[in-house]
Amino acid sequence: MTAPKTPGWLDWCPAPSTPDFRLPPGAVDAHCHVFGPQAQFPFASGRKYTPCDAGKDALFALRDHLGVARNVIVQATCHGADNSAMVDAVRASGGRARGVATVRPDVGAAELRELHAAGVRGVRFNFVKRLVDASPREDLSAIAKKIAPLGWHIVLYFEAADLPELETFFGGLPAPLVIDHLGRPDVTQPVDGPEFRRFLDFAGTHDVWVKVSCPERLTVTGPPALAGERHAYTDVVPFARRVVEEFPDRVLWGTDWPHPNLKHHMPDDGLLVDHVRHLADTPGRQRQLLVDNPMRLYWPGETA
Ligand code: 0GY
Repeated sequence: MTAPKTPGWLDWCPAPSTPDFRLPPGAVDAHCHVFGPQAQFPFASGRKYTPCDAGKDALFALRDHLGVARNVIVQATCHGADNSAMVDAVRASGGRARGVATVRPDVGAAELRELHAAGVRGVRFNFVKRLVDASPREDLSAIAKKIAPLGWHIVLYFEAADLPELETFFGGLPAPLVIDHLGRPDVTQPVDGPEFRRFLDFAGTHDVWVKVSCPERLTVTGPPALAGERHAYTDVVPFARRVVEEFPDRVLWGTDWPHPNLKHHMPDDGLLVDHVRHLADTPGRQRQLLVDNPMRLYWPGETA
């Protein structure tokens, strides 16, 4: 028996446009997910949503359509700490994907070694309350201690409003930190305002990488009103540009396909690729964001 989708859940864009922007050779989509298919990889019993199926074949087809060379597949909360769908996709990619896992504090060395051999290079700690129940910090610290010797990093997903309460804990973690979706700023606040400044200061004083991803999730003004208009999500652009300007060698980009939990608007992934030109407006910056930085973090020593 398969569980029905969460009401209002939007499926991913079935026919994304061909981007105008040609991604540089070797470009990495450093944030995407796979969901199921649930008949093969059932969703976790404690999940907060039930998505549509979005398996590896659809992800790889999107990769090729957009001109992406590689993917980083991030474990989504609907699969809990069962990494099988993600690992299956990473293994099937023939070295063109890496993974970020969710693990429990009692994870053993053998399991971590197996995940590493499959292509996993990080764990994700999620603090977004609508997605997960809070994990005790001792549990997260125990995980961090186990993964640090492998050279892995910790992907952090949190709301900007929660950073003041979390930053001391984050700052004590013994591994590089990778922050999802610009730290989820409130884009109605000024880019020079205290909330975003705090985020930039945190990123600037720790071993932090930032994903300039998910404009479709952060936007308040929404996608372009006019069909055919390819400059979208303009309210998010100043925030992403600021991060690219301040940390050009520590930014990553990703599609966030298949875009969990969107109920009003599903982005055209081709448009998301075009959006990159507004965040990084020179070929040098684009190459850092799309190729050099993710290669350094996920495929060190390999050429793109
Ligand atoms: C994202 C964002 C979301 C979901 C998850 O793991 C997840 O369920 O990350 C969200 O709902 O904001 O990164 O895909």
